[in-house]
Amino acid sequence: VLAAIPGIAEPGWKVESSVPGTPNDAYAFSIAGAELRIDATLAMNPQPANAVSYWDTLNFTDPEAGTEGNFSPSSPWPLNTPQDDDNYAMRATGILNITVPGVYHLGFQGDDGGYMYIYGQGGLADPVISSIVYTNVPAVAAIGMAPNSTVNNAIRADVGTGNSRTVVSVPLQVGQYKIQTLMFEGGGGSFWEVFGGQAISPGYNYPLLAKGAGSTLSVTGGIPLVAEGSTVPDEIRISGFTVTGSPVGSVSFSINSKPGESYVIQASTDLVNWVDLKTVPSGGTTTNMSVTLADHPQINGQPKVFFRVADRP
Ligand SMILES: [Ca+2]
Ligand SMILES: [Ca+2]
Ligand SMILES: [Ca+2]
Ligand SMILES: [Ca+2]
Repeated sequence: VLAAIPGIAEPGWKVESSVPGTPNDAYAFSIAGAELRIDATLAMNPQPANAVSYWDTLNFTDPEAGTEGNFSPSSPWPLNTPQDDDNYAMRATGILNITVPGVYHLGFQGDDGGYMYIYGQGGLADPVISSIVYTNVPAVAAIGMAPNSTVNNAIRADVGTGNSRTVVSVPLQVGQYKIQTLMFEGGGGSFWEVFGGQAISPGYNYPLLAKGAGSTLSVTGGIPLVAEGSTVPDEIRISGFTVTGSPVGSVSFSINSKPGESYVIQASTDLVNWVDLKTVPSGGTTTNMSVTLADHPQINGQPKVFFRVADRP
């Protein structure tokens, strides 16, 4: 699989940061509160140094109380202080250069919540996000309209959480798109990463969206893009499919297998986008498999879930 990884145009990501606040100050622990918090810092006279700064990537942490996320080393967030900083927020804008048209997966992760808005530039219409393909916060992650748009070009995870990782699928044309994205921190740890690329698979660890010309990933050993209507390879047959609980808490089944192989259980809610659930070593000529839905937030509680098994070399 070849996947285009788009670059961010000069001058890179413009990051607007708030100074850390205090518990129970005037700003709500939410996206709305974060916007007000940042705007208040930008309006300070004099404006704090580094309240506006430019970066190649969005890959921040609080060195005194943060985590690295998936990309290390991370930069200290722009208004970092020697303390565990709480009650702060960052908002960033960057211009994404798309040179290969197609379906892209774009997303963010952080501690705590945030959003991503995608606007067409230079006459391109705002793109329509087609689905959430992955989220750690299924109860709250929501597609909607960004300010000044008339289509569903926004993904929001307006929640306090240790990792708001959320990835959406969106078709993009050749040209430029403006991405505006935000994170907010309440207490405890904090970090932020924004990433994406041409769609590979929902669980793929896409690279950071970085200033520059972009690149092309050659994915070997990943999951091939799956066309609708694809089927489980003929040699694997699922039998004895059993669901347990109401609502369903787990499923189990068996496959005919080959000794020494390993198999990947995958799930989908739409038969188009598939996510790896787990790898199971062969049990011999028959392998018993089970999935506890609570272990997999992306499928737990969904009205309909499909399973399949792939032979992973
Ligand atoms: Ca990081
Ligand atoms: Ca700090
Ligand atoms: Ca903190
Ligand atoms: Ca936090």
